Amino acid sequence: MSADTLDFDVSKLAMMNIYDWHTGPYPARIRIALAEKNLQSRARFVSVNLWKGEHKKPEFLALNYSGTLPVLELDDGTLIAECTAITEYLDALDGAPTLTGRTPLEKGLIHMMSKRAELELLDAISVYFHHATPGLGPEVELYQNAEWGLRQRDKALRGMHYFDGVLKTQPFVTGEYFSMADITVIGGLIFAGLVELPIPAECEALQAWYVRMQERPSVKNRITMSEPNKALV
Ligand SMILES: N[C@@H](CCC(=O)N[C@@H](CS)C(=O)NCC(=O)O)C(=O)O
Repeated sequence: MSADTLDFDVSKLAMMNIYDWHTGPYPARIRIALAEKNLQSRARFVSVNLWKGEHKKPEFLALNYSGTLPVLELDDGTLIAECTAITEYLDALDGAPTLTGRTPLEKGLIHMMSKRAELELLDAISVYFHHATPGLGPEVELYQNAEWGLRQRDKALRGMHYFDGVLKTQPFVTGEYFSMADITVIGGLIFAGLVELPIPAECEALQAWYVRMQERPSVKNRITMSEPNKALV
């Protein structure tokens, strides 16, 4: 542990707003990162109801042009969107990045595998959900292309086989320790669960890894970290 970490006092950090939805697979990535870095106490969650299309309203688009969750807002009003960018920010706060790499090589490998997990798994399932299933409902899904969605579902299944191969020979997605790349694959498998796209039976290494990941407190407790007030939903 570095001297920087020893000096780091979480309670001195300003509170951050996190715009998210408690069951969303992308927001899950930030909830997991927050817990892994022990930063939950500095996060104030603001619920944006995906099912009501609140993320497409002008007020939210002013925060994130892409109209997607999550978004991190710092106390000076700075906004950071994109899970990878938010994770890099959170990971660097204590001067001892563990999730995004400690050395140039680790940083490169983690970035590569996290991007691959987005392209080959998480984003592909997201396209499947929004295009080839009812998605968030007719009020939100204004354009759907089922053929494209089904192709992306098949791509995600190929992605599962790819990550199965990776995890046959090493305990974590980039090698010997847990990183942002694992979090991105977890996000993909959370989304796969929501759309009922099971991990193929032959992907035993991926299945076993996911069972292990779900035992991590950061993954297990991500939804209860903050749930919207039921009266408001
Ligand atoms: N590239 C973005 C993707 C974020 C994303 O797609 N978030 C989902 C939440 S689970 C979302 O807002 N979906 C709503 C939609 O696309 O309409 C990131 O990494 O943060």
